[in-house]
Amino acid sequence: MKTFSGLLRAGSSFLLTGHENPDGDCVGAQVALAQLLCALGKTAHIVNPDPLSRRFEFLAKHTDFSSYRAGDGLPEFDTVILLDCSQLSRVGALGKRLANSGAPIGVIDHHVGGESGDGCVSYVDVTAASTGALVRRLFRELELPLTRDAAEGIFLSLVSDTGWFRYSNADREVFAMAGEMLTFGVQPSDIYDAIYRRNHPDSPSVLCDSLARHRLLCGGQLAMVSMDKALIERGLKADFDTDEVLEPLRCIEGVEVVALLKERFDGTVKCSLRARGDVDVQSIVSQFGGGGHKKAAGATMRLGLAEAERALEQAIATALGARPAASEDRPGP
Ligand SMILES: [Mn+2]
Repeated sequence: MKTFSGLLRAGSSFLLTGHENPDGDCVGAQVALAQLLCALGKTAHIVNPDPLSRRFEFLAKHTDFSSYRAGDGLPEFDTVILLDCSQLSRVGALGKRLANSGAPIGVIDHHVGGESGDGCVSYVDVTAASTGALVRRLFRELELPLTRDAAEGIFLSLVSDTGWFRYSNADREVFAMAGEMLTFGVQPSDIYDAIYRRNHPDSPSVLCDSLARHRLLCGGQLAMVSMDKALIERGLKADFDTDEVLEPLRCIEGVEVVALLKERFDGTVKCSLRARGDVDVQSIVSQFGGGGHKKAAGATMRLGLAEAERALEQAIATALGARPAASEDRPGP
């Protein structure tokens, strides 16, 4: 199997999946790919390691999503497509099941290292803003017409991974593609409302208490927040999107890196890093076995919360110190 389109043409029933806690890019790209496969006369089932977030329920009006728990049955499939990640180890119990199935695995991804993941064929471009943008390119390569539902998925993928066009990956392709999706009837304000304006009444207090725990370190260049199990539990009850904690901290003048640490119930700590400027957070988390992009990356750390904080602070301090010519015009803490 040499080409990705060859893999799509060879299979007849596809299982589409992605990483745990699938985000808007992952599920949006899955919707679009399911539409593409349907246009090719194939069957496609989306099965993720976790249920569809309430924020993305609007997609379920036109697309079926299911989630897998160990021991569950799976729909029939002869080909697996992994979206927005490249390793079955990120797909939970379902990943193990798929590895044992012997079915060929295709990868569509835009993360660093995607080419060397578990795919027998990969469609990877680390410069692409989102995985959904790659699915849009596949429609063009296969000369298939877009549908409104596919356009909705692609639009969601673009806004999810560019922070609604605020991040530096919001390039000309992103704006052109987003505009094109509107011609298929996508309504950006409806999508925004569906995702962000249905918060639980307790979500402001979880946000407030999370932000109150932030610390400025490394001379004001690092903002760090730790959510311990108790706060995580309140967040889960309120369906709180922990990414909301990142933005106000990223907006503090002088902050170059934001680190969010979440204590998990299995004793590990999940860290998410976001960078402003030229700090490469992907290389920082790679020291802890994580991955992602230069400006947004994460890792699961097998450490206690306090140890994880110290280890990260040290790694980030080193990265900040190692940058060429630390600017003198940066405001102090
Ligand atoms: Mn993505």
